[in-house]
Amino acid sequence: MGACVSSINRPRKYSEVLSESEQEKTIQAAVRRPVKILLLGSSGSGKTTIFKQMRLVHYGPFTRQETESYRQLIYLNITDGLHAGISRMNASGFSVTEENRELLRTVAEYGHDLKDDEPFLTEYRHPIEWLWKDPNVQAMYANGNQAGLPENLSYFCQNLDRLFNRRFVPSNQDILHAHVRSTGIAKACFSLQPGRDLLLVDIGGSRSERRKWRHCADGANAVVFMVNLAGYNQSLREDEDTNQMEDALDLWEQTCRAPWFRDTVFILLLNQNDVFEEKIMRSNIKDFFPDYKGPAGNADAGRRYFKDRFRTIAREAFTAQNRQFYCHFTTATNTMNIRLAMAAVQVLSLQHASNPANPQAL
Ligand SMILES: Nc1nc2c(ncn2[C@@H]2O[C@H](COP(=O)(O)OP(=O)(O)O)[C@@H](O)[C@H]2O)c(=O)[nH]1
Ligand SMILES: [Mg+2]
Repeated sequence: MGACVSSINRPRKYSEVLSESEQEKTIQAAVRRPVKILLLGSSGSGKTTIFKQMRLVHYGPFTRQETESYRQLIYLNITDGLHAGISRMNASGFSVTEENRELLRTVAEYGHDLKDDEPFLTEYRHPIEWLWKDPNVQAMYANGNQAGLPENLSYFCQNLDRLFNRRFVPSNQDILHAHVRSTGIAKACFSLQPGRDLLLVDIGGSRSERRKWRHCADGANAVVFMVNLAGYNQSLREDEDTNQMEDALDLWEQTCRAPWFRDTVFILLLNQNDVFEEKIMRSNIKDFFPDYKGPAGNADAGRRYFKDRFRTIAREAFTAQNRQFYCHFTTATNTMNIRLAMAAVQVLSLQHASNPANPQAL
């Protein structure tokens, strides 16, 4: 009986089990197996933007068909974004000025789906601009956008002349600012180096989507965990009572402790650094995180504080596992910045894929 158990448990040497040609086949299969990276994090943290950046870097410009569907999406982002954003503002006790209330009642109608090649509806060009320039909407942004109006509104509404031109074709920057609420799982394969592919998996981050994460964990070499750094003064879309950053910290802890990710490299991207740097000038972290001791309006101190919060959680979760904490500050809409961050992610993922049995050195 003892001998039997030991013969099952004893790891057999490679050469004992496989013939030479089988060994060669296994090696080839291992070489071809893609390096798998999961993009995880709350909704709106920037996962799909990273996915688009990787698509741009590896496959070149967007096709005519992709560009056309992004053009239609941008129209909806502006119209729906203004309507939903201003409604959220109302719910927080703010409103547009008296003379623009009537406009708000009709703004919902702007957001119909455009047909292929149908230009933006020019009759809405000025009402959109008036709503955007409403002093109360502008004051909301200027004071740190606590009501959580979509950040891409500020990008698109500064470009209304270009967007409403009949010949408007979205640029890469326009496409990177477009937002679609992801549901389900998007996957793409990129060539990393000869004989080695990268499988990038983008999974929806809203609360209802998170239970899918576990099912994608199988064979994952790395988790890129994304956080909206600028969400420290905002609540979740799906739960007005929960602060976005608190939710991200909880989610980070759950993910770090999840047994199905125990052998996976974790890389934290504290994203939307550009929005954070502007916002920090007007919205003090201490108003939302009372234990923040740094000076108000100091982006470096703010970045250090949040990095420390995430690092403390990782250290506690990883103690038994000798795992390393990797963190980068990113702006996902900035192609050069993401090229650099993702190059570092790929190096770590490749190291893990080449030697997954080795725990990461501290
Ligand atoms: N300014 C700015 N906008 C960003 C950044 N990252 C993402 N966004 C925008 O935030 C919105 C949500 O991003 P998305 O990638 O769709 O988030 P996801 O829900 O995690 O997939 C989109 O409109 C993006 O263009 C960033 O670093 N800076
Ligand atoms: Mg997404």
